[in-house]
Amino acid sequence: MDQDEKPEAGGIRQKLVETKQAWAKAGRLLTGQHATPEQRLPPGQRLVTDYPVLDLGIQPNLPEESFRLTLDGLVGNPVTLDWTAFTALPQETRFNDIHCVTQWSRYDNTWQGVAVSALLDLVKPAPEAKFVSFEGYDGYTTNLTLDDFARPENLLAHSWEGERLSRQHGGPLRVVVPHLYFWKSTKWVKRITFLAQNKPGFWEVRGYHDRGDPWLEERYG
Ligand SMILES: Nc1nc2c(c(=O)[nH]1)N[C@H]1C(S)=C(S)[C@@H](COP(=O)(O)O)O[C@H]1N2
Ligand SMILES: [Mo]
Repeated sequence: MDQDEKPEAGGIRQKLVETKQAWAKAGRLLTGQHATPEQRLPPGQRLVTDYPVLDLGIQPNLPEESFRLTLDGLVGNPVTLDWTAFTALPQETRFNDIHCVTQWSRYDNTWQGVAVSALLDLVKPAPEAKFVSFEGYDGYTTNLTLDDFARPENLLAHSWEGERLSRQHGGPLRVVVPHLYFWKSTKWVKRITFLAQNKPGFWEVRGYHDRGDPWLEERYG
């Protein structure tokens, strides 16, 4: 690990954050091309076969016994689920490609967990709820529209390739929203809040695009 990559006193790898923020400002990595999902590899991306780890440098240690997921805000039935309650929900499998804004894409990922649609059925978002805010146990935040979150392919995943998700990839539980760049998929997810207004997250306030569609190359906002 490079000296600059080590967590600062505050925990976050500040140099790394500043570099990515400067790239956003400069429009770095943009090709100006658009593509369609039929092409499989979005514009400006390169295929990898490993599985890179990206985060702010804090990887919380969350034994399943102490894990809690809260869904709150504009919902009819706010809940805090412990591991037993979460894994008692219907378990599903999803298969997809992931695209990171730092230009790597990884094909053919198999995830297991709970479909977002099942969570929405449980908490019942109010008609005014149009946006969703996510918080991770590392303090990371991001945002989605409710429409982007509600898509049938989306999952809260505890397993990848048949194994429990490793701590570095967001275990015990992460969000998987494969149609957008992967910064929209919160690792170590702690809280999901339904809102009437948009609430930009960690990268969105540092120059990343509000939506992040890889096919439109929505890297920076
Ligand atoms: N809680 C949390 N979730 C996060 C991040 C983070 O720093 N903290 N980084 C995001 C970014 S920028 C990416 S590219 C993906 C990386 O997931 P991976 O490490 O499993 O590849 O997680 C996203 N989710
Ligand atoms: Mo990322």
